[in-house]
Amino acid sequence: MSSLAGKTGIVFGVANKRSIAWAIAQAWAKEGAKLAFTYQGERVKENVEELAGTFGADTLILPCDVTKDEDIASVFKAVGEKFGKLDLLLHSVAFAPKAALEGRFVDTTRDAYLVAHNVSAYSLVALARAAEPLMTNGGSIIGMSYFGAEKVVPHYNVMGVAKASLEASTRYLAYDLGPKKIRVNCISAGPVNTLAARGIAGFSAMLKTYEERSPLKRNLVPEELGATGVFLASDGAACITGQVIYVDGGYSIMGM
Ligand code: 0WE
Repeated sequence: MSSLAGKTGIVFGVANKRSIAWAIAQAWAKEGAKLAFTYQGERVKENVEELAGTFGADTLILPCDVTKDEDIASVFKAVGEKFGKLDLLLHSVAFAPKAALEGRFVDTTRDAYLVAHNVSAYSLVALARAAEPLMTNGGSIIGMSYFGAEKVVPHYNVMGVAKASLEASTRYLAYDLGPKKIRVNCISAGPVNTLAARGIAGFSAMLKTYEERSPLKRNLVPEELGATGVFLASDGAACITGQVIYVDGGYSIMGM
């Protein structure tokens, strides 16, 4: 039952107990993985220390702004010194300026477009490159995506374009890293009530729509993202790479 025993991982994107990253980290830890965590900004430092601290006092907790190369370098230096190698990496990080998620996509500013892609998509490439030398025994890299990458979801706007870039980056990374037995996949989650979803107009209507229209007639529970994260991290997924796995109750298969 300890499918990840002896594996080490790093988790980017825990902000609080509702974070998707936290759901997957808990599931990884329960399966025996030893984890490091990064946090973005002093505001969430305490949250992450309190959550990750439950795994023992020697859990690595490091600051990392994924748009800063020097932050990424010091995170992987510390992981190399502490763990000696790395098996798992979760990228659960996204940001677009709020204004870009409210108006029309056609009005997206150059700055909002660049910020969204830098934080939400390029960061996966930068993290994968930094992880590669530590993944000496192969590895599993997971990014988080959303249906708005593929089809138009009103107001998701530039985030949809950035998630399309994240998914395409996943495929190109899978190709480059495949010979080293490093797999790269995305989990495309249905809507989850996280900090990132708070304040998004119409979010609760969206949860209701998934309940009404998805084949399974319900929303996901975070534990189901954890279970998919464990599967993709495990040897059971040893021949799966470059894929986008939907955890959305089947919503995305519907044409009407
Ligand atoms: O990827 C996301 C949201 C990511 C996100 C959230 C925010 C809110 C606060 C990125 N940047 C920001 N910037 C902020 O200032 N999701 C999949 C959740 C989400 O966001 C939406 C959605 C869904 C679903 C926005 C519009 C429409 C649907």
